[in-house]
Amino acid sequence: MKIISLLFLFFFSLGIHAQKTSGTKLHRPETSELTDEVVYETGRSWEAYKKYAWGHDVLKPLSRSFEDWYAEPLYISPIDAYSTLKMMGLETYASEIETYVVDSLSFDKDIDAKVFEVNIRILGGLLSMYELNKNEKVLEKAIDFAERLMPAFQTKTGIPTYWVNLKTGKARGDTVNVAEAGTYLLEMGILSYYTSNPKYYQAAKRASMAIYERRSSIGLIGDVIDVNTGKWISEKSHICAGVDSYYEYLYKSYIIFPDPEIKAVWDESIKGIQRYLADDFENDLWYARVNMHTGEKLSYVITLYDAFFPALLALSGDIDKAVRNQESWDRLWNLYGIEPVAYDYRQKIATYPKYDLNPEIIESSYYLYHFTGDKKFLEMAKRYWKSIMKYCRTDVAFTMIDDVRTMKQGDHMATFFFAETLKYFYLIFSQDSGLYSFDDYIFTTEAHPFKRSSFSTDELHTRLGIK
Ligand code: DMJ
Repeated sequence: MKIISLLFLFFFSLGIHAQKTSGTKLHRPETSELTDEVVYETGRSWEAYKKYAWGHDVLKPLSRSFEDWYAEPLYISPIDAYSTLKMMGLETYASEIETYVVDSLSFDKDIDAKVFEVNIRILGGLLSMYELNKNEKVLEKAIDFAERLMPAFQTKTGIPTYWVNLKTGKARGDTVNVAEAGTYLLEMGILSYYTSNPKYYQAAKRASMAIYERRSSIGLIGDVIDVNTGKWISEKSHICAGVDSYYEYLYKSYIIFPDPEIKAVWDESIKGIQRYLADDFENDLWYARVNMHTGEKLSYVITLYDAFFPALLALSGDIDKAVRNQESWDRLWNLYGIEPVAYDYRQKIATYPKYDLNPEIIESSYYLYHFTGDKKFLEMAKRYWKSIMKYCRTDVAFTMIDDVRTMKQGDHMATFFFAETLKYFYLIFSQDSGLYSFDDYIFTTEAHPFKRSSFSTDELHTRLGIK
């Protein structure tokens, strides 16, 4: 049995090696051992997806089976995984996905898809696939998919509905959170650029502006809104899950499409966040939930998704707060050995103890290692990798943790594990090799990479309709 396993490992490693060298277009210098380990583990997990879940949305690593988000599969894992496999030089895997997308994938399905979730995964994934391989047929798929999302934006406010039927275009779901309302500027802006058709960016911008225009007199927004009346359904203001990527897209989209109106929204928004949400508590810097009209603190429950914020603070130039916030996240990670989805930092209890293989804390350590050069951020990422290897690794891939207090494994490998978590580990561990230069890229909220130089400043205004 042992000999068989060793033989398998030997031939599997040969397979990975062949993947990295056959048909590789990207320059791939020598990397550190940890980088190789990440590539190996990605290849191993990808083989498991192909073996047990090919054609479906998600791999269930414990039962070695699969699940789909809807009645029919949308091929979400492969589309989300493509840019990571490609960046790692796993060319054969990447081209298998490209071939499937071009030859066999159809979005003409009678299913109601969640507009936000499929925008960041499917549209973002297809656009980065095009960015990386310049296959016009992939762009056609991206346009086809975006066109199927567009009816969702036909509301009184311009904020998209929660669902849209991919076949009929019938939109439904009047109540959305702010992330679902305003995380479109990057994907839609990039599509406008590629097609020279401003309508996508303009729809995304109208939705984000509709949120901002409904801010309170102290400059804060709520977190849940009615897409037709524009009335706030929930008036809690925060940067946590359900709002997070709205802020992320204001700043990141401004970096590649210098739209002054969007920059003004970011500048005003971050002032309110720092003034009312920032909470110095004991040694930590956290961002609390407050009433949007009064600024009164309402809750000290944070979610692991909020760990995207140090990255955003660092990118926007506030290194001090980024470092302090990241150090707080790091202490929380160390408390359990892996971070829980939700945690009350004043009561010091995990209010939702699961871990879904999320990337944010790793993403922020990558940004901070780049901006500060301080090795402690690299060491953080090494610790996170070690924990994930220890607690989430299975015989075939990686899986979620049902409860970080007991480390009991659940049976689910989220699509963003391929798109984001593995990619950010790879990027931080290979950072010193200069393989990918941080400053050359912008990453969507699902970590799909786009070269900043792909967007010519001379062209942007016309193609996106920026005044
Ligand atoms: C990802 O799907 C995206 O980053 C999204 O914006 C929120 N977080 C998840 C992963 O945790």
